[in-house]
Amino acid sequence: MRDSLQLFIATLTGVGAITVPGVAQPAAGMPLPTPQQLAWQEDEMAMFLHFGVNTFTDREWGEGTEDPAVFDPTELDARQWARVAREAGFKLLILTAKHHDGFCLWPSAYTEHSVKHSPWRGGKGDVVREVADACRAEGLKFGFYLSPWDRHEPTYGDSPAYNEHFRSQLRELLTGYGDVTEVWFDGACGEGPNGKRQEYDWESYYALIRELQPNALIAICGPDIRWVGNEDGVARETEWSVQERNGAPVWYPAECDVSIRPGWFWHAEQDAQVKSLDHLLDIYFKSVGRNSVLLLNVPPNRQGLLAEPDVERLRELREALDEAFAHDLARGAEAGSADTADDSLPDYAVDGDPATYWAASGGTTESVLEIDLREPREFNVLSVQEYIAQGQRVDGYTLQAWDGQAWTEVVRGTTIGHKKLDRFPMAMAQRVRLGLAHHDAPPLIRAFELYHAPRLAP
Ligand code: FUL
Repeated sequence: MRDSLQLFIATLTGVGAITVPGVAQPAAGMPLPTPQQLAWQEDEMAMFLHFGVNTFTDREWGEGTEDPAVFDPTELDARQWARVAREAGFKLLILTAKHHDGFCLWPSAYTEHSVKHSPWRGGKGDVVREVADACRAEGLKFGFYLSPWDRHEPTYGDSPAYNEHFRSQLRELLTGYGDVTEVWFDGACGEGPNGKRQEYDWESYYALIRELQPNALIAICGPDIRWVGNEDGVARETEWSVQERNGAPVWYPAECDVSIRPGWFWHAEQDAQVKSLDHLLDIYFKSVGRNSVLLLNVPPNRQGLLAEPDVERLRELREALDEAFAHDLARGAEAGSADTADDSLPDYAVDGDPATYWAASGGTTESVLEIDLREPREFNVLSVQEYIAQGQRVDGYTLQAWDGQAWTEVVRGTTIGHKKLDRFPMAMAQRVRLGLAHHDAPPLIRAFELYHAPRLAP
């Protein structure tokens, strides 16, 4: 099978065999996303908000001994956070309800180390509530980060007692703030004040989440969303949503978390170190464009606002993406394929309708979709999407252009998944084709798009 595939790709490209990595997936029993995972992948962009005592003490990790009085954002406006996020294209906000220092942004009944003892809103404030409400008002989804590692809580390290304490706090967050879309668990596990090592009872945390918020996705140290493995916002070239977890292949899609600044928390001197537009575009192409969700951290400042340089950069990012993806040159192109399954049409890949897909025929391990743009067009961005509700299937692809005499390769890659984006030097052609390699199940291509985006030139 691999040989015929390599021969096929070699014939297609004329430049030798492509290496086909990855796992071949069984057609029957192929792991599929849950409806919640599918919706999450389709949202593509989430915003992380690191905020707490560290914002006021200029630290990344607090000690747990901070005076709650330091937490005093003078103009906190969660609505501004949510509005900026929505306008920039984010669909979900994830707030650090409690970071490693143990300070709670909500008035937890289980500790005194919280906003209850801060001057902010006269000790009556609740940041979690304000963010959850702002999300609803702006049409965003809401999630929270809750650090199991707690450097303040005296029971930490006394495993059963702390697990009980942690579940109590989790219960407050899961029951008091409406729908929760994502619960983000970091795995950090420092030594307790008593020198003891805390054993986290993960299974009991998961059970509580399933019971109280059955639609919530549990991320990182959890079964639903996988950490991509770095904090640079970059997924791998080959990024399968199916992974082995506890010995079984399961749907376990990747999330790329990265901060717009060097630190996770706001620091005055980093106002001048907000990542450049080019850097953010690169991150976008290597996260959203590599079958992953981008979780971009934009930390509120001491006023309780997203800082001006970050807001400006997000506005530039949205503008650049809107401009680049404004006009799909392949939309409505004449499409054809000899490898089409009986009840399908190649046009479904270029109709702009996310509900339809072109299904390649089941009998081959290689499929080609050709489109005619009706006139020669210049393009430098490819966007391809699989219909992942039915699994992730493609393990190699090439984009080729007809130069009047022969097919020449424009770009090639491995996995596609929810979305694959490529940028390449400007190409020009009227006839273009997408060659797909797969193993155990034929590809379902939801979208095959081409863009002319000179500002995105690599
Ligand atoms: C890490 C934490 O230690 C960092 O402070 C930050 O919250 C990051 C997202 O996760 O493990």
